[in-house]
Parts: sequence; structure tokens; C-alpha cells
Amino acid sequence: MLLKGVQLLRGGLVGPPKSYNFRLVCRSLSVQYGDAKVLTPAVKQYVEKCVDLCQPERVHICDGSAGESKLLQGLMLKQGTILPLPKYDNCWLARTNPADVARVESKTFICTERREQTVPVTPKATPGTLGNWISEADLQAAIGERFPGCMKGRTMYVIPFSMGPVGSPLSKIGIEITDSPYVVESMKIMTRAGNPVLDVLREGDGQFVKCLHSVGTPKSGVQVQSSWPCDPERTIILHKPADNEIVSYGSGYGGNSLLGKKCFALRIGSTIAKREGWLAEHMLILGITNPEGKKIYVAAAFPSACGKTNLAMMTPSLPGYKVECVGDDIAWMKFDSKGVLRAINPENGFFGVAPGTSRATNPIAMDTIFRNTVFTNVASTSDGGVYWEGMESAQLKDLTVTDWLGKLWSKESGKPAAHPNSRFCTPATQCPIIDPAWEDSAGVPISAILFGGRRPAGVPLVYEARDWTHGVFIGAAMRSESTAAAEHKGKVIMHDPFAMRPFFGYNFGDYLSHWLSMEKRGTVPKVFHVNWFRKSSEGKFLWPGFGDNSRVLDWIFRRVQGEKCFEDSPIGRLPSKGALNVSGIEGNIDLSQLFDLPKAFWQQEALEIERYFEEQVGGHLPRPVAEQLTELKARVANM
Ligand code: OXD
Ligand code: MN
Repeated sequence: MLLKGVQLLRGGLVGPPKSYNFRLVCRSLSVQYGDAKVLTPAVKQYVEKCVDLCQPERVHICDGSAGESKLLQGLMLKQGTILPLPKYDNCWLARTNPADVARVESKTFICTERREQTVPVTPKATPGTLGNWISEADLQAAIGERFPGCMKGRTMYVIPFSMGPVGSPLSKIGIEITDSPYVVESMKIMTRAGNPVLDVLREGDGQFVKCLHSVGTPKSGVQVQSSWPCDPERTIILHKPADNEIVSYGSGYGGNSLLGKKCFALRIGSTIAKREGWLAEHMLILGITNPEGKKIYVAAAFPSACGKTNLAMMTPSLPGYKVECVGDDIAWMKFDSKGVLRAINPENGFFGVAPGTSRATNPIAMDTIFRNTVFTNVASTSDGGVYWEGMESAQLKDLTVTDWLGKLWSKESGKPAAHPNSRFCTPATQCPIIDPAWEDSAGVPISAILFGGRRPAGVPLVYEARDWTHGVFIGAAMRSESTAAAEHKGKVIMHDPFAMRPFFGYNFGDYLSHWLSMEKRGTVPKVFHVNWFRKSSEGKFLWPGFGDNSRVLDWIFRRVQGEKCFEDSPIGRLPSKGALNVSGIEGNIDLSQLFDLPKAFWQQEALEIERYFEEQVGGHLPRPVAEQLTELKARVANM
């Protein structure tokens, strides 16, 4: 069937196309797989536009079927993009180009008419750290330099996908166009992709987010590694909220290429949420049931690679507690007609950091990931399995290990076998503790919001905000040690407000005002700050973390129920003496060090927050948040 038959180039022939400056080439294209008839007129038009721009050899309209997956797996095997992992059922290993291993924050842009719609404009913010703005003209130029003809000789895949359960009123639809079969197979895990989505699109309002992705070709035309085509030097990730549009070039790595995730569910999502009065956040969602059988749901925002997946799948050490997982990375939260904040996980799978995942740290993840999973940049073993740092190494006995670069590996090399940002991409339904309501189209009611990060010094295990405005301030003031999830080097303590610094779709000052305004829309949850990563003066972790974090959740649960198990402190409410249940915990827990609030540290912390607000947010900082800082400084001064 010819795509030409579905009216190619409408609009484009009568004048320059509205959003792309590219030379139009009218070609006849064969739809190699799928049926263009299933596309709505608006989707067809978008596909045609991308075809004109990218000039693929053929088009594949994804139906989401298992047969299609078989076909693409075969193709990727032939191209060397994936290797089979015969130790497991339907698992695959992809090794990327070593220059394409993480999100690229410095090459990620939001396009709005005015700069201050994207980022706070302050006299001091050079360079700003709350996102990158690009003008319409520069966006067009960036596309024009990279996209024309970028899919020559390749197949263009059209992926209809839903973020959130198909047909839920809280869900949103996207169409991703890509030239990467790896992206197709990963999107089929991470989102609900395929024909049912087009049915909803046809029967609903027809709205979708446009997501164009190409792995690109270097300017020289020569791919360094044909099994993982990419163009790291010219990688760019563009978002245009006004048109609900994403354009990503040059990288096949998850956060840059699986456009439903960070680009749509967070950056474009946060702008839609602002317009429509809800929240799109970098948060896990879990349900916790106490020994009395009462259940609450909690959402938690931690920066990338700070243990969201581990918390979301926690096995509580506290007897009688049960944790169930709704999501491990993203929450869309909206007040219902009764004023209850309800959340859905817009994703359909887990794109988790592999290193550090083990039977000891996250047995539930280990029970999830060894079927139907695409691993990226982990090491492989001679028995057809995988390996990464932190995984129980007893099983390596008598095996040889091939590292993420494809070289024979030994511990003695001193080099990691798996890339620190290596991942598993696995279906959420396989999680043995997936919450029974995880696909409830009404969402789950959220009783508490947690903020947190890696803070080796000064920040206690847990504290509670005095009220909503204080909670918003705590989110705004979040800081954490940097991780391997993006291109940052070294372990510096970075500001990462709301764990959203790389993911804001609009000006952070406006984002704060939006959060503050939530109080007027319904019953806001209690807000807490947690820190599993505080270290002793000898550099040892003071808290065992993992299953013992249930003890912190227990205190939070009791606070949600209104128990008066807290005492005030200058930074917020701390568990009162004896309120944190540490009975039966292994080893000695130094509670006084864990909850110590050194005056000098907090004076410095307040000054640092002040400097950050001044330099990065400036006049965009909402007054109530500025007042919270003034109050914190005054309380800390009197410590
Ligand atoms: C992720 C990230 O991949 O936050 O989830 O980087
Ligand atoms: Mn994340």
C-alpha cells in the first residue's frame, strides 16, 4: 500500500509548512507494515509531514502485536543491535555507542515565544540551571540542519501510544515517529502502544502529542557503530509546548529517545498540567497497608538514580506492613470532583537503573526483570545471562563476563562491568507486587508526598512540612548528590527542585505558583522530606535503607492518620522521641546522629538556598516561598 494514497503533502505544497523549514520532496512510499487506513486524518497529516522531511525508505505503522515484536527482534538481531540472553525468557541485551549512554541535559531545549516562559530570567543566572530555552528560529534551524533526509534508506516507524491506561480520562495520547526498532520495542514496554490507542483517538477528541525521533547520521555520513546508529555530536532534544510537539535527534538512549517518558510525561506533561490545573511529576507512587489492614498511597520525588524503583518495590522489614507498586518514576496527579488528589502512573513499564539492583536490595525487581526485558549496557555472562555491579557475584563462578563495551571483563580491571547508567526495560505487569489499582482509570488517592535526595551530611532521616506552603518550599529547596543518569561528572551536591530540574516544561517560578495554588483546588496531602543517605563522621551510612525505610513510612502513615507523634524543629516536624519504630532493626542505629541538626550546617544550607533562589529564580520566586526562606533563616538563627 502506498502512503501517497493517503494524501501526501497537504498544506506543504501550497506554501512553506508552518513548523518546519525543509525542502519538500514528493515521493511514493510503501507502507511496509500496518495499514494507513487506521490513522486519523490528523495523524496521517503528521506522518506525511515527517515522511516529507525525513525521507524514509518505507513506513511501518506499529500495531503493538507480539508478531510485530518477533519481526523487529529478528531485524535487530541481524543488525547486531541486540543480542539474545538465552538464560532468560525473551530477554535481550543492547550495547549502545559508548558516546550515547545517558540523557543530555545540556542539549535539551524548550521552545516558547519568550525566554521567560521557559526559564526564570534573572540578572545573575548565567548560565541558568533550570532548563534551556530556544527561540522558534533556532529550533527551525536546528531541525533544518539535521532532519531533511535523515531516514534515507531506513524504515520510519509510527508508534501510537497512550500515557496512562488506554481510554482513562487522566491519560494522554502520543504518536512517536522513529527510525529505531530498539525505540519501538522499548516504547511497547514503557507505554501502551498499538492499535487500541488509535481507536481511542478516533472516538475521542483526536488530540495527540507529536513526537519525532531520529537516531540521526553524523555529518560525515559514516556511522562509527552500525549496530547503534547515532549522532552524539549533534544530538538535540526539542520541545514545543504550544504545539504539544517534541523533536529529538541523534540519540537512541532511553531518556532521549523513548519520548513518552521524560519529554512527554514530564516536560510537555507539566505544561499541559499547568494549563489544565493538575500536576505532572517525577515521582514514584506506592500503596502501603499497615498491620490493621488500612491502606494509603504515597508519591515520592527523588532525583534520578536515588532509589525510586527500590522504594516503589520495597519489601518492608517492619512486620505486618505491605507495600504495593503503582509506578517508579512518574506521577500525574489531579483533584477529583470531591477534592481528593488522585494519581496515575502514565507509564507501562520500568526503565530502571540496573547497577545496585540485587536480591538483597530489591528482590521484587529481581523477580520482575528476567522475562520480556530489554537490558541496555549491562554486562553479559557466558551462560547467556546478565551481570552488573552490586548483583550477587556468587553466580559468576566459572563464568566469563563480557562488559558493556563488549570486552572480556575481570574484577581486577578496576573498571565497571556494566555502565553505571545501564538499564532494564521491563513490563510493569510482571512486578509481583504491582498494585491492584495501578491501572484504575480514576487513579489512586494520594495521602502524602515525599521529597528526598542523597544528602551525606546535615539532613535528617525524615521531617514533615508544617503546612502546604512549607512543603512547596521544601520541594523548591531540594538538593542531592549528582548521579550517572545524565552527563554530570563527579559527586557534587546539586540543586534539584522537586527532582524536576532536568524536566521542567516551563518557568520554575510559575511552576512554584502552580504548586502553591493546588491548596485552593482540594485537600492537599501532607508533605515530608526523607534522606536515606546520611553518613557518619567516618563516612558510613547511618541508616540501612531499603526494607527498613518501611519504618519511616510507618511514621508517615501515622502522621497521615493524625497521630501526634512529632515534635517541632527549626526545619520542620521530626518524629518525637520513640516515635520512629526501630525495634528489631539489625545493628546499632545512631538516632542522635541521624536526626542531628547542626546549626552551622543549616545556616549554610539556608544561605545556599537563598543564593540559589536569587541567582536562578530571581523575581520569579513567588512571595510565599521567599517568606518561607526568611522564616527558616530566623528559626535557624535561634537554634
Ligand atoms: C530516568 C531518569 O531515566 O530520571 O528515570 O533519568
Ligand atoms: Mn526518572
